[in-house]
Order: sequence, then C-alpha cells, then structure tokens
Amino acid sequence: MTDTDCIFCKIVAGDIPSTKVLETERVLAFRDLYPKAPTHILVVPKDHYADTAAIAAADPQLTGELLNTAAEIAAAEGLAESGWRLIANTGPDSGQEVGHVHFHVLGGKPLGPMVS
Ligand code: D5M
Repeated sequence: MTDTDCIFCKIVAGDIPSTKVLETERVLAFRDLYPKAPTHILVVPKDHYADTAAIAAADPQLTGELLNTAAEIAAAEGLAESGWRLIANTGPDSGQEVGHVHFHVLGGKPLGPMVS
C-alpha cells in the first residue's frame, strides 16, 4: 500500500534519501530532517496510512509494532533513564504536515511542558 504523492512512501521506497535508524519487515525509522531535540526520530509503517486513527482501525498489531519500535529506539539512543517523548500529530488541528502516519521520538534534553 503506497501513495505515489507521499514523501514518506518515497523514503520507504528509497526514492528520497533518509538517515535510517532501524528497519524491520513492516516498519522504518529515520532521523527527522528538522530535529527539535538532540534525538528526533520518526517511526513509520512501510504501508501508507493517513494517520493514527486510520492505522489503529486497520491494523492494531502494526500500531503496536510502531510503539515497540519507538521504545527500542529510545533505549538504543540512551534515553531510557532520562526519558523521552512520543508524539503522533493527527489531523489539521495537531499541525500534522505529512499525511503518512508517523511517531516522533524526541529526547536528549529536558523537553518542557506540552503545549496547551
Ligand atoms: O511532522 C512531519 C515531520 O517530518 C517534520 O518534523 C519534518 C519531517 N520531515 C519532512 N520531510 C522529511 C524528510 N525528507 N526526511 C526526514 N524528515 C522529514 P508532522 O507531525 O507531520 O508535522
């Protein structure tokens, strides 16, 4: 399942370069191009789903795999003790810019409070 206009589908296909952090059969993680913290990694399914609601409804197992991958990456980045933040913007009010579901793994400095 791919969307030919989707930038993350192009990254999954290798048509756009990325700094890969981890790859499994169904999941890819790569560094965010515009990092907001010392560690800022995006975890995406290789198949195209628009957002968290779409993937949770269609494939709960894959949704869990994304969460497990995020935790594995945070540990590998040395964030298990200090803590880290997981964000999945969903829909217009969240500011979601890329319409291919992705989890942001952020850490490596005190991140401050969430915006209200
Ligand atoms: O977050 C979308 C995120 O995607 C944002 O933090 C920038 C990042 N981005 C955009 N293009 C790229 C490429 N080509 N490589 C790596 N990261 C990228 P959102 O939650 O949709 O606002």
